[in-house]
Amino acid sequence: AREALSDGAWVLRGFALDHAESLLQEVDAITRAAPFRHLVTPGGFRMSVAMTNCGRLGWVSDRRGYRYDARDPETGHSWPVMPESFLKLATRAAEEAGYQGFAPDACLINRYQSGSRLSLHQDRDEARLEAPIVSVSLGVPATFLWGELERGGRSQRVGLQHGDVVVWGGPSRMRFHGIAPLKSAWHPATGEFRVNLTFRCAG
Ligand code: MD3
Ligand code: FE
Repeated sequence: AREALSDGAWVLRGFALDHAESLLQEVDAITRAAPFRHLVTPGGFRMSVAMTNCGRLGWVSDRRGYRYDARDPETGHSWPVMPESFLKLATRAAEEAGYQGFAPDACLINRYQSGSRLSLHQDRDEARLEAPIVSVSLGVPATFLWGELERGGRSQRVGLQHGDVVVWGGPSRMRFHGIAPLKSAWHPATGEFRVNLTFRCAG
């Protein structure tokens, strides 16, 4: 069952529930090769969300800017391969929301702890803005902030729980969005953390 969030954006409640344990095992394996780290923004601030990536391209930030890179700047190695199970889930979710043939080349893995937040922003570093984005929420619940196409517009608050999947595309692709400061909580699958997988066509 899909729930419309706005034009082209859909929430699939519990879509990943049956796969949560195995997705998190894959995340553990990925972070053994490419550990979570707190990136620095071009303005010099340390991000409160810890990040890593899998897939051909990974999103990175440093004093020089934001970009996608085929290599992990910490190790100089390629990012870990995107597990087949990640790709399958993301493609099925996109299909459920009406986007056929979604084949992401990048999966950003975000880890939130109590107080971590992502302020309102647009995702504009991808080469293919016509492709949707698929996100999978795991662990501690969060409040997603859903803004407009221009900065400073109103924003709605949407609760995202363990196993929820959201597909964002079409006219909603360039909306401002963010995550409110995570409330301190504990989830049996992730402990004190929220883990979010974001699948994108970046290259
Ligand atoms: C809506 N991450 O990493 S995922 C991000 O939960 C990011 O970690 C949030 O925003 C998180 O950039 C939200 C969902 C998401 C990603 C991209 C979008 C929502 C989006 C692009 C356009 C509209
Ligand atoms: Fe984003």
